[in-house]
Amino acid sequence: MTYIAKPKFHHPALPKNELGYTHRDYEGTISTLCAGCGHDSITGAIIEACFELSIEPHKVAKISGIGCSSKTPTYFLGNSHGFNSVHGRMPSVLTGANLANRDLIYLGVSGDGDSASIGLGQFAHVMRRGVNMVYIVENNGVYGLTKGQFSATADRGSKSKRGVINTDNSIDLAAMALQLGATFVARSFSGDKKQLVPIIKAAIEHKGAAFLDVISPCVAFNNHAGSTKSFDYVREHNEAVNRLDVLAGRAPIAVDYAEGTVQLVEQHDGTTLALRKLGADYDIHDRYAAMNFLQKHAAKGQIVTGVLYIADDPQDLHASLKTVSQPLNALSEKELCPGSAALDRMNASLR
Ligand SMILES: Cc1ncc(C[n+]2csc(CCOP(=O)(O)OP(=O)(O)O)c2C)c(N)n1
Ligand code: SF4
Ligand SMILES: [Mg+2]
Repeated sequence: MTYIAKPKFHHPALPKNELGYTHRDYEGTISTLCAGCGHDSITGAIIEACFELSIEPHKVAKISGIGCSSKTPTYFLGNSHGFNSVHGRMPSVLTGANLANRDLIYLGVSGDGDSASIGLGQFAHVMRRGVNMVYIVENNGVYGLTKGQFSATADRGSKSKRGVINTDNSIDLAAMALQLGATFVARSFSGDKKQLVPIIKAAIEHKGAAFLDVISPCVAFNNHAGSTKSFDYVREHNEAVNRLDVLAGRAPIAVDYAEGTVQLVEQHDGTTLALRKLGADYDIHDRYAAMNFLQKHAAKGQIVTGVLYIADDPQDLHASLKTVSQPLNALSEKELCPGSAALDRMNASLR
């Protein structure tokens, strides 16, 4: 694949994180997407989130499918592991990699075509299995790479650039993720970095299946009047349920929000999420209420954003399968081959 390399030099005074890395250490090659594409803003938000969390780049594996969205891992985390798979097959490749090496952070990057059309089956199974990952759909309602056909997330009644009205019902991937058992579900907008960066940070910290549906306008094919995925439409119909801060582990929690408007959520790794509630009485631990809330607002043409659901007790696939605690490549020959006596016992148990 051809790409445009970035010059290596940078300003000596660039801010550094706890590891001594600058933003440049989390970047990839120069993007070849259309100028103004929402996907590039999501790339920027991922870089910012990883920089702020001081993540070691070699501890991340980026896996994607096919599409403009699935090209984006080339443009961030150039020092991380990456695998650009087949259209709609990112979830199975990610699941396999995760089972082989549980010590990496898995970033699955996909598009609405990649996940809601050809990859819908794979999307469903990776969610219901609870694979520990951050699954990001860069959702523009079209197949951008193949010139703007409606995707399965395009709303019924929305208009294509050529004036065709979509007569099919749409798939809401966040609602599906809730139904399928994802333990962290959020929706955001590529044009709202203030909301998106903390959501990505919280999803990375979450130990379970985290799903992020990020509305990401396609400026070439789906940014006109009549589209429900354009910058203007999303800005006008955005209904944020909360604003999020991610607070580091043992730091004292000093929150400057008015009493009653903040909800503190402890995560398993010791981080705390501080959610400033905007929607009255919205409870992020109530899966069924979240599903109801999404559907009610979708019927009114509103796009609900923010953290929609976090499970109290996330359990990932490794816990369900009771796998060994180390990555498979760290196991010794003795552990991999328990000997003929153990094999005889296993065979006897199956007779
Ligand atoms: C098996 C297969 N079928 C069809 C295609 C053609 N194709 C490439 S990308 C794409 C859709 C991409 O849409 P989406 O995932 O929404 O990504 P976007 O480009 O909009 O970011 C299609 C149909 C393909 N590459 N492989
Ligand atoms: S075609 Fe659309 S999705 Fe693809 S790079 Fe251009 S603006 Fe982005
Ligand atoms: Mg798309």
